[in-house]
Amino acid sequence: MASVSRLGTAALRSSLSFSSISARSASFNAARCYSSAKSQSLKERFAEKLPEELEKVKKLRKEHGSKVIGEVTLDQVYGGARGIKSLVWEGSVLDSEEGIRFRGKTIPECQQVLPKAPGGEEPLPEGLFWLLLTGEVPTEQQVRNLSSEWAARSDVPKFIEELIDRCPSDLHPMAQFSLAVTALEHESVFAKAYAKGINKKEYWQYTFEDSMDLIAKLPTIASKIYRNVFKDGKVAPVQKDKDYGFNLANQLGYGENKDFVDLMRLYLVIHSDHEGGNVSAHTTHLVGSALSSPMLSLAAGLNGLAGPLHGLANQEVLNWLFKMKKTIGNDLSDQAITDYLWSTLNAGQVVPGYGHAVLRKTDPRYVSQREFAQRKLPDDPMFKLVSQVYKIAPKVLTEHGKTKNPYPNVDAHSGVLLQYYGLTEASYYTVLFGVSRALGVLPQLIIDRAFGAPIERPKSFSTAAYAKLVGAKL
Ligand code: AMX
Repeated sequence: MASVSRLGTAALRSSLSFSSISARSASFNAARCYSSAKSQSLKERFAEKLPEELEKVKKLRKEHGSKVIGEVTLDQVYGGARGIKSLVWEGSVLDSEEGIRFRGKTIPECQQVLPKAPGGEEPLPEGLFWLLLTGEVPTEQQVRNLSSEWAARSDVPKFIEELIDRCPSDLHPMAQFSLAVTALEHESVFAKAYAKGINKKEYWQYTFEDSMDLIAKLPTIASKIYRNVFKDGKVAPVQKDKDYGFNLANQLGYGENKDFVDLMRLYLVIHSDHEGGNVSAHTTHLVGSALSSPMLSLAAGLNGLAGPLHGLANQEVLNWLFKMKKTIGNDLSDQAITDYLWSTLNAGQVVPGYGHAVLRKTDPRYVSQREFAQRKLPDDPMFKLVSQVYKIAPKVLTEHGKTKNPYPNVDAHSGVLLQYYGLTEASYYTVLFGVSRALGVLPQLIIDRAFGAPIERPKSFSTAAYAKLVGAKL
């Protein structure tokens, strides 16, 4: 229903009385200009589908709201809430055997059906974002329009650049990234409109605008951090006629390499969303449930992604592989790899890039990167090392007997691909994961606001209270 969207945009405009919002009218004009293009804009499509989606939830809850959908054991409570069904996440569902499906589509299916850039081989992240938000595969034109809209919204406020410039170069890139995203709060139309007073039904529209602005600015922010810490501090401007993946690759300084550009597109697609319970997704959703802006919500999620058991594992994997190489030299024999794996485990450390809280098979995100490597860098020595670890580690981890999943996850492969193209700075890798993760968690934040999701508040008990609950004497 395009009229809903137009009404919303009008309401949005009428409430934009703050000077900092009106300063941003260029970006809204750009957004309106793309909405008026022939094909339906993302906001229009989402608004059109919304009443039907709301009706589905209403009906489901009315007819089945009181049905029991699971039970919870004490072990689950003490075990990190594994398997407890308590979140709604529309964009993706993770099957322990099959891996992730984005709106019902596997990664290979997405690679097949999502629009690609002219001459590109990998799907455009713009298409994935559209799919996650609406459940539909966009047309080529819709994806091109989204690329243009993000490019049009990409200007980063000067104070954010200065803030990044003032960071010491040994402040971890993820801390710099989170800092900059937090500071983007200054630009939040949701926060300003809320302070002024808005109808609940309009929340999603402001959340949508903030999410689009936020996503649009991330490549410049991420690249500024990279170029400051590791290069000359200079960042190329966003090319307004190019897609998101190209611009990220180019601003990092690798736009000349067509394969790296395609890798960025694939990377941004596969790291985006992994259902709602992982730390970064759950945190973004949780903080957003307090009606914190998309900027503050994403920044909170990024802080979770920065942990070594979550997104930082891609950095850990590379460092671990280099340490292994130093120890075993060129001896990639099964025995040498086995011994090194055991030395890690016997030191009481985890093998980074292996295991998963939900998955019980090789992560399809790992497989898609492996296939990329087989096509583009089959003879790379680091790829050979990663392949050899893949052959040996599942057996060793199974024998070790602790991890429920001895197979590799997404982080076991990404760093080696980036290394190959010259992006060798492992401490930066999680920032790229963070840019991608924004594409997965922000659609759900828009949906949360559109569905009127309540503030999240599960119940906690003390150990004494749990003991009482289960009839135990301590
Ligand atoms: N190496 C060694 N031990 C491992 C292991 C690994 N790769 N994965 C799990 N284990 C151990 C756990 O530490 C735990 O030991 P404990 O009983 O002494 O505490 C035991 O096996 C059982 O753990 P689990 O139920 O199989 O895993 P989990 O759900 O608790 O944790 C994960 C999942 C990913 C944190 C864990 O597998 C791990 O630490 N892997 C290495 C780090 C990593 O690759 N993280 C990235 C995950 C993907 C992502 O979020 N980006």
